Amino acid sequence: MAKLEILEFPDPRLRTIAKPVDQVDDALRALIDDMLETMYAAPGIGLAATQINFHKQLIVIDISEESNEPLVFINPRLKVLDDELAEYDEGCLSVPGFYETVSRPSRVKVNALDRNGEPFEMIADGLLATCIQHEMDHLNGKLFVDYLSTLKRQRIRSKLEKAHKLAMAE
Ligand code: QAP
Ligand code: CO
Repeated sequence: MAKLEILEFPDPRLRTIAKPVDQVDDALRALIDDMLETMYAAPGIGLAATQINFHKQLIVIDISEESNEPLVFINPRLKVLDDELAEYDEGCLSVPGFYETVSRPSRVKVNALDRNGEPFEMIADGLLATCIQHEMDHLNGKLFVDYLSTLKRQRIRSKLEKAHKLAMAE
């Protein structure tokens, strides 16, 4: 297993649109395990392949208290089940140190493949529904900061750019 490097906003590679996975094989399962290791080490509750510069439709999530209920979604498709919206304070491993409130549909249905390539369906609400939508946004090159005002997004961008320059000078 290996911990992977996470791309950080405003890295343009985070804007890449992911392509469908065409084969769920041992190589993909090894990458899934590395993504889970990377997410748990952060620690985080969700990670999309886009964030580790792998541009296929693949996300991992674990919102359990004990971080022992990994969820894997390959080629996920989402259906909004409800007009109702829910607000959460969202963060992102690609936007370290920043949390902002985002409003999203509160109930969704997801169809995806699991780590064995088997199709499954899941109805999600609460934090899980938010997390699935946040991670699926990554696969479309979208970040939670895109839902904020331009002013807030620019402030986050310039703070992270400064932090990246300082880290580079080390
Ligand atoms: C997405 O985000 C999410 O800023 C997953 O310094 C988050 O795992 C969906 C993290 C909240 C819904 C609600 C963020 C770790 C982890 C940071 C994460 C940080 C260290 C974020
Ligand atoms: Co994120």
